[in-house]
Amino acid sequence: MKKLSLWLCAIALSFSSFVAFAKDLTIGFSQIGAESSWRTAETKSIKDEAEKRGIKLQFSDAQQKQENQIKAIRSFIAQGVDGIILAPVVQTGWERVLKEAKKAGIPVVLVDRTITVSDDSLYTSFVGSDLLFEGRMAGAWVVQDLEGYGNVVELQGTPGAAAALDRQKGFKDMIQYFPGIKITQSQTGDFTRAKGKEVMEAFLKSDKNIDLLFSHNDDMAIGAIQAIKEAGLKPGKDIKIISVDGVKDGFTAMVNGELNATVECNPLLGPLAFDTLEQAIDGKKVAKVNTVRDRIITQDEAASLIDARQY
Ligand code: GYE
Repeated sequence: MKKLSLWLCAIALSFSSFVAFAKDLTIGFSQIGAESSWRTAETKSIKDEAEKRGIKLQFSDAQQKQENQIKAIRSFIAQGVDGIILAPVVQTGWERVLKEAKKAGIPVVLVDRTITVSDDSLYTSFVGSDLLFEGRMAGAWVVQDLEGYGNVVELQGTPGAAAALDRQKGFKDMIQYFPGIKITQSQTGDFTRAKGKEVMEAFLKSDKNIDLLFSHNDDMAIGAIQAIKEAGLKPGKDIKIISVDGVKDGFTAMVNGELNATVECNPLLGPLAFDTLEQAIDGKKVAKVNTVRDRIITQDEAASLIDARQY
């Protein structure tokens, strides 16, 4: 009996060390930066999930610069990481470095923003929201809210980012059938509060005749709300506002009646990103696109949902 339990112990021990060995992964994560509360929530989700799975995460913050991301990827390749998670700041210019990763046999999972490359096999998979869908949802809401007529100003995200290009395109796709709705001013606010405020101030200075603001994210909308108030107008009433993300501060703005709606974009991508990457590392076939389902949240629902918001 004693002998048997000793044997069982030995088997269990070697099995557990085998599992530990098999799971001992190093993953490089090239993050864009910390421009918005959305991105901070995503970073936390990916870091937390790595820790939960016992994965060693090499984290690199690119400070909004593609060249820093390219450097980070090259350094991940040089270190021989098992996989790479990339949140691409802009849509184009990735071919060369992704070819290098592919040559080294390192799978790359894209999170939250898509890229355009001539050869899709240069990355393994995309995990995130359908950014075009988000723009369309916002456009559909605007058409209804303005009943087909009004002047819209637009705060765009980072130039060249899929999250800006697709949200803009989706929005235009919807309002194109309503010539009474005009985009009178449109500029980038780089997805930040400070820039959102600054650009909204400029919009108001050049033409106060604004019915609605479409902001590509909540943070810029929050900055713009400040600018609208300082101009002596009521955000959410004198100027209607719809944005994208659904972060806690966006909910607070809705509860306060200053933001009318937000299209949810889920930043908690850690679990799905690592599921996908681990499957790819194990040599399993993974779906090219893993889309997270979003929905629009309007002011009247905000109070009942705000406490459950984690980010
Ligand atoms: O909406 C915005 C951010 O790429 C989906 O980037 C992401 C966007 C998000 O900084 O707040």
